[in-house]
Amino acid sequence: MNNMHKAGFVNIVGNPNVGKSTLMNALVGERISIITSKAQTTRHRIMGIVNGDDFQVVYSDTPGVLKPNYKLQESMREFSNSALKDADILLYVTDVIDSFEKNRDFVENVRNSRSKVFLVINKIDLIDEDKLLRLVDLWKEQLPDAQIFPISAQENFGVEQLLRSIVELLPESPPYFDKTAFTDKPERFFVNEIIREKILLNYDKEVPYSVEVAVEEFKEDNSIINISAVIYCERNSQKGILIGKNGLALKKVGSQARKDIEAFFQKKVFLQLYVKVEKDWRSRENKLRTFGYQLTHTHN
Ligand SMILES: Nc1nc2c(ncn2[C@@H]2O[C@H](COP(=O)(O)OP(=O)(O)OP(=O)(O)O)[C@@H](O)[C@H]2O)c(=O)[nH]1
Ligand SMILES: [Mg+2]
Repeated sequence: MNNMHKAGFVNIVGNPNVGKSTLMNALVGERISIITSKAQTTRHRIMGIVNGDDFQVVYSDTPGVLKPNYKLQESMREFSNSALKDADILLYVTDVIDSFEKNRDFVENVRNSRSKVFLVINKIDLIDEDKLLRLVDLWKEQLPDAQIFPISAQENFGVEQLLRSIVELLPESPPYFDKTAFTDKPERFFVNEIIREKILLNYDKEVPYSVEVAVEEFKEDNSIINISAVIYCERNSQKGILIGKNGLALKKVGSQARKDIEAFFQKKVFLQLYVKVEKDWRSRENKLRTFGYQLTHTHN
């Protein structure tokens, strides 16, 4: 019982769409973060915790780094920046399509960070060995001190070895969180995210980016969870698109989301969805705060 205990923070950062959330889920072994083929899927900093007998790894998945165009993106960028400051290990994730040119400043911040840096080259299932070797050489110049891990998060290739290297490097420390926990977010958050994932999957253009979800009711009894949630969009035209002809589009989102929520909670779910217009919420600080985004810059 008196063995040494290790614990630490491992923060996952990188450009949009490189597979940060896919990697986080593979490392944690739970479907914590939502994944889609669209950039800017993740909007918050989301913790996933892995507990062993003598260790605890606290992962943070973060939004892909981008130049903010509106207040919501400012808050997203802040989550990525904060992740550079408080990590024991930084996982800088890139993929075989990504380039360091896209966000030179951020790569430089990673290079100068005081944390140990692991460079993860994801999606190697998409290229051959020669191309991979060239990529590794390119990145060695950018982040000379980083240990490099070529992986495929989706195919679960190389993830086990990455996990072992992480645990090896953890500092000696008591656990930071209850050892039965696997995340810091409340149940409602996951309902929110699952609904948002289905919206990203079912609609095009600006609609998914103009949407936020708020769970208004989450009532659990022995046999069923009753959930009602509001989908906020920015304009009436978006409301029409979200609902669709005869309500069919919204129905599809609802039934896809319900299935995933049932799988997540391992329980039957009754889900009701409503659509409301909240004009320009992405640029309004008070609205962003009610949706759980923090803003450090108060003026634009
Ligand atoms: N081929 C391949 N695709 C992958 C792999 N890992 C992730 N993907 C795909 O890449 C896309 C983006 O994955 P996400 O995990 O959502 O990426 P992210 O970096 O979290 O994206 P943001 O949250 O938008 O910054 C999805 O379509 C994934 O299915 C991989 O190892 N191989
Ligand atoms: Mg993500």
